[in-house]
Amino acid sequence: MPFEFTAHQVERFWEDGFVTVPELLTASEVEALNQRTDEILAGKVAFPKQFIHLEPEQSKSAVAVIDPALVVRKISNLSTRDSAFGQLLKHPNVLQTVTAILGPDVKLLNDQMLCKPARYGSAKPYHQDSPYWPIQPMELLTMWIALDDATPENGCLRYLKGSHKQGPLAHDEKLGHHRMPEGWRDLPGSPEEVLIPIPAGSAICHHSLVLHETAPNTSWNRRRGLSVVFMRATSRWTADSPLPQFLSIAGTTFEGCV
Ligand SMILES: O=C(O)CCC(=O)C(=O)O
Repeated sequence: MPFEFTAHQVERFWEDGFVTVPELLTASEVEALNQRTDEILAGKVAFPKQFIHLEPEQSKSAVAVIDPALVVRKISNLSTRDSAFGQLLKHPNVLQTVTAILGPDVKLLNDQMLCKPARYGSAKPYHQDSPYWPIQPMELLTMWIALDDATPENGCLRYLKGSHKQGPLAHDEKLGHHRMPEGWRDLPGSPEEVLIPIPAGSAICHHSLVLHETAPNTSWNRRRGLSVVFMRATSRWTADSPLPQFLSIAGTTFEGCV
């Protein structure tokens, strides 16, 4: 069956704050991206070292790294620094999904491969994405593409359904994490917590204000997920720093906007 992102899925995104996108990529597309990731990690393909980040425990360790796949937590800026990942931004299924949710004019904010190594990958505590970013309105879309099967054991995403409707919440920056502070769970309406396992090649799109977390990887399987953040080209940059040049993904660009 040809890929179709439906009006019902668009509705779920805005209502629940997230929606799954089955079979966004084929098995061979996933395999090619995974191979490329391993080539980058093994240093077989040139990639700037400053965008490769280790698991927090590993950063403190003096033990030599034998296999980077066992210790790397994330790789940033793949889609703008590597042609194989750059191609993904032009993938028809990605474009169809993103424009269905955000409308015709879309830009890329950033991307990161979140690696969660087997038995070692650490948790990402509950947080909203938008409070990281000086972008208004806070209606960005994170597309999290599973490059391995994402399971409860290896740290698939968990959401508080509908929590994007609470608006931006105060976060702590404790222990190197942007996270919700102590005692935050008492939210109006007690949103339902849902765990979303997905197979490799499928994706989840989430709203930049929905609360989400991932658990540590307690399994023997690594869990790679590519998290790509898109925004409307009509969004505004609210920081005092100069406006960065954001890549146009679809449609037109607008003077005075991102
Ligand atoms: O993949 C993870 O572990 C965390 C993902 C996440 O928080 C995100 O993509 O916004």
